[in-house]
Formats: sequence, structure tokens, C-alpha cells
Amino acid sequence: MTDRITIALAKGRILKETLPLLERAGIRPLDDLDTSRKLIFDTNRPDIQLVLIRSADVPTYVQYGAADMGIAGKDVLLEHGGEGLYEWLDLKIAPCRLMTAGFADRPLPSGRLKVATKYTGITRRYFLEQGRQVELIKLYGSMELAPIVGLSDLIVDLVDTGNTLKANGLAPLEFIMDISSRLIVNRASLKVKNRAIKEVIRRIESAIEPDATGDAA
Ligand code: PRT
Ligand code: MG
Repeated sequence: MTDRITIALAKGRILKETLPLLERAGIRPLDDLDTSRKLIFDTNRPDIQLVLIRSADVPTYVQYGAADMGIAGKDVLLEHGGEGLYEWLDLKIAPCRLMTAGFADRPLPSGRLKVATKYTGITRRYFLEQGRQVELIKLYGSMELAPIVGLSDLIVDLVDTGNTLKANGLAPLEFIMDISSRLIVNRASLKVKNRAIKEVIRRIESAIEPDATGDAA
């Protein structure tokens, strides 16, 4: 008997790069994920189904085994904490950098900095390691607005082209880390459905395009 595998995928920008990767791995949804309103999708492989959820929910589904595997950004995984799951592969898709950003031409105030971010976990650790005192302000989006309206001195956000910062008169300041999307696996599923999961991992691994994050050289 073949075990049935559920893979959790994030809606949004990661999905655009995930679908070609899965296609190269021989896994093809039977419906169009971009236009369908369904949340669960059968694939050309009777033993593999996909669930389509919000990016930040992917590690939670995999942690509890509601999905056996999932694809999520390293940023999301670090904020989640990684309990109950293995981070198995760097898929080298949706690459970007986590940066601090602010006004390039304004000195930072001395004393406790106010930092607005969606990534409070990573940000707290980053400033703690540097021994810098900060006040974290949790936001859920549009971080670029915070320095402009005086809500914060800095933001911590993902940067790709830098166009969003530039359009808001801000500049990237300090590099925190490189981010890309990862394949994660539920710990119990790996034991119970070992053969089926290893087969999917092998297929996805062979579908990774090596130079996407520019570290192939
Ligand atoms: O929408 P929802 O709340 O469910 O989730 P989400 O908004 O986090 O999802 P989505 O679709 O934006 O995808 C987020 C995931 O894509 C992140 O977890 C990252 O792993 C990855 N990723 C890669 C990015 C970017 N690049 C990126 N540039 N996520 C967001 N951005 C944003 C950034 O926050 C900023 O607003 O794009 C803007 C900057 O882009 P540039 O090109 O202007 O620099
Ligand atoms: Mg979004």
C-alpha cells in the first residue's frame, strides 16, 4: 500500500516558483491553483495532494502533521521556531535578504531605537546579539510607512530589488541574513511514511535549480 502524502504550499509569491519546481519533480496539480478557489488539490500522482494556505501557516500545518511536508520561506520558519519539523532542503526559490532599513541621510537617535517589523523573533535576536537596546513594534505589513510617520526609527523587512524601500524614500542599512524557501517535513511522518516521503524528497531535490540564489560560483 502506498502512503498518501499531503504537501502544504504557500499562496502568493512563493507559489509562482513552487509550481515549476514541482512540475520538474513530476508533481502536477489537476486544477489551476492560481484561479481555483479550492484549498485542497489532487495531483497527477494519486498518492500526493496539495493544500494551499497562507505562508505563515505552512509550518503550523506541518508541525501538527496536518500536512506531511511543506514549502515555506526561511523567514517564516525562523519566526515559527521549527518545533515538530525538519528543515530538509534549501529549494533556492523566492530568494531575498532580511535587512534593517531607514532614512539613509539621517543619523539614528542615541539610546533605545524603535524598530518596526513583522519579524519580531529574528529582530529581537539580531539586536540582542549585538548588545543593542531596541523597542520592537509589531506590524503585519507595510513596514515602510513606520519611519515616515515617526512610528519607528528603523524597520526590519525583506528586500529583493530594493524598489519598495526606494519608492518610500528609505534605504537598506544593515544586512541580517539571506532568505530562500525551504522544504520542511513533519517528524512523525518521516518515520511512519518514510519510503513515500523520501521518494518525494529525492524528486524535489533533483528539480532544484542550483544557481538561483547566486551561490553556485
Ligand atoms: O500575504 P500573506 O500575509 O499570506 O503572506 P506574505 O505577504 O508573507 O506572502 P508573500 O506572498 O508576500 O510571500 C512571502 C514570502 O516570500 C516570504 O516569506 C519570503 O520567504 C518570500 N519573499 C521573497 C518575499 C520577498 N522576496 C519580498 N521581496 N516576501 C516579501 N517581499 C516583500 C517585502 O516584504 C517588501 O514589501 O517585497 C517587498 C520588497 O521587494 P523589493 O523587490 O521592492 O525589494
Ligand atoms: Mg502578502
